Amino acid sequence: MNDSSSLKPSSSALARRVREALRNTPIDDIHTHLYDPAFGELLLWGIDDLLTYHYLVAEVFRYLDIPAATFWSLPKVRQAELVWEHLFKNHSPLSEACRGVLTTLNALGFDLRKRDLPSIRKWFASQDPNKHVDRVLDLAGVRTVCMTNSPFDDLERPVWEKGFRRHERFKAALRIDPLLLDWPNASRKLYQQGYSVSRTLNTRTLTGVRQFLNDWSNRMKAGFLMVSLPPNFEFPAKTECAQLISGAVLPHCQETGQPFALMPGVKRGVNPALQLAGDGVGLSKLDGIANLCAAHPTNKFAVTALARENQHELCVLGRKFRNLHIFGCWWFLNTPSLIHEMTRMRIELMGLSFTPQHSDARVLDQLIYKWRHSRSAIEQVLVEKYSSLAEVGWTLPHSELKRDAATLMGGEFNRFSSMTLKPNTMSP
Ligand code: HDL
Ligand code: ZN
Repeated sequence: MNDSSSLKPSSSALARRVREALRNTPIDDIHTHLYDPAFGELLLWGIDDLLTYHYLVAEVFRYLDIPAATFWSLPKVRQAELVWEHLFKNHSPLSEACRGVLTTLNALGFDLRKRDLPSIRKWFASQDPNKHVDRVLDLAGVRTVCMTNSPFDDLERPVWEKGFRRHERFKAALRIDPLLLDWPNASRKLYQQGYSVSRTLNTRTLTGVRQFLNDWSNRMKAGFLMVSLPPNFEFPAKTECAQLISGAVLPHCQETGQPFALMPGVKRGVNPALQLAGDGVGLSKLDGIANLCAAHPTNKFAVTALARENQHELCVLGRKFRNLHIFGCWWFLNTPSLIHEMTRMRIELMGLSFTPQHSDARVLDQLIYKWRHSRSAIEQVLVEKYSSLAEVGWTLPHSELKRDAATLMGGEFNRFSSMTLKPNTMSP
């Protein structure tokens, strides 16, 4: 028998190998709010967009003694200066969203000892947006980003209808929150767009909705459909949401092979005065997710839940259903401590059959910090887990570290997305 201690590589050597494997693995970022440069102003980038990110707006309102409406009436540059003053100069920028801005600026080569906001602004203003896009993706180690694309967005829709040459690194996902969560208005919009639908969810209407999903999936080349859901989402249910999922979304996805991504746990507008920063989190009942996976074994579901307290139950569901792919540390979970906790739990319960992170970036330059911070937390967990294998004599060739890193950085989601599920004797 081997004395496994002689096989034990030093953890620092192993840590270096894991770090190298992760850092040299291109990332497919499966959920962002970025836009193909063809969308012009919709693609946010630069210091003032970084500083007015809604995470920082929520944090600066904790110090501001002006009404929210006054803040929103200010020009973006002035809003950014208030954030810089309160969250960076008057208080050390220790929050994840603050620290992220500095990680990004440092990576772009700024000397932060100067804390010179005007000169930072001047540098961004002198950049060519198209060159900056590829510079940021390369610095972040990101190969492709998936956008969040909505036919219900009056600014976005005309760009799709006009048509444009796609940037190969920007993929699309069809976001359908208004369709499922605000059917009264959505049915009117579909009717206005020429679809034969009415408010009544009869066969004719559901066929019209499927036509809508088909048209936009094709126009966008959408890799998957996506919806965020309130904590009280139920399925099956008599709700319009559940009927639209059953009668249109799932048959559509069954036909096209697209996964359906559900993101439960959002309480929209907890504090409406904060606008985008005003949404909150609630504990979700995950029975609806389990019922969907069980009743539709040949549909593919990708799920990320917003509440920390839902994560263990979601992992257990991941063990029960092969048609369920779990992804990301979403929004209020996107902090090093919770990424570490969730990734550890997921690896211990599901091995590598999940996607640990998506950036959810809204500003191009955020890709740099969101991925550096996430990769560092994921790396710590992997070093711990690989070390425990090495301790019992399991060898870890570099090719396998690279293989595993590729799996976690988008490979497993891509495999899941392209697989065809046949009715399985294992499913109920
Ligand atoms: O619904 C979503 O996709 C969320 O990510 C929201 O867009 C949220 O405002 C956000 O940006 N979270 O990071
Ligand atoms: Zn998002």
